[in-house]
Amino acid sequence: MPASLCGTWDMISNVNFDGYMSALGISVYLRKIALRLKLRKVIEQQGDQYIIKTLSTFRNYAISFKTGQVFEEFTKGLDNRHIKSTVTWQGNKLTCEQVGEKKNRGWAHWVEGDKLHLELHCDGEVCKQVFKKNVNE
Ligand code: YOG
Repeated sequence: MPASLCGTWDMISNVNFDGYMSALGISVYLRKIALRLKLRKVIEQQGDQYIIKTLSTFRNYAISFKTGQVFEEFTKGLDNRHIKSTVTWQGNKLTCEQVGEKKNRGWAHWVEGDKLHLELHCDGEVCKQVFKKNVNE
């Protein structure tokens, strides 16, 4: 059983977020705002049902899904695309494949020690984010 992803996690590093956002076609204006954000992840799980919230002072985003079942994702307030997403466990990584207009799009979450890791990819761009557990929330 992989370590639980559940909890409140605060971003401590963010590498190539700009490249990832460029690949998604986000404007320079929004990228500049987004680059300053300290993102928070709130992850809840009940069996194979998950909710992942991405919170910030600027915008929030949330998805809800069951592992192994394709779902319609609308990336509202992000790049505003309709995609077909599937989340599955690949070893210790909770991975999502996002099929749509953008090629090779998806993400993977995993826990290492007391850190939550997230790799976001689109086209050839890979963004790496690390979060530390917030024990107060
Ligand atoms: O998370 O897919 O945890 O959904 C990445 C934003 C910035 C708006 C955040 C708002 C991509 C302007 C979601 C940021 C850039 C930039 C706070 C990453 C798009 C627009 C919401 C993600 C997965 C995995 C769960």
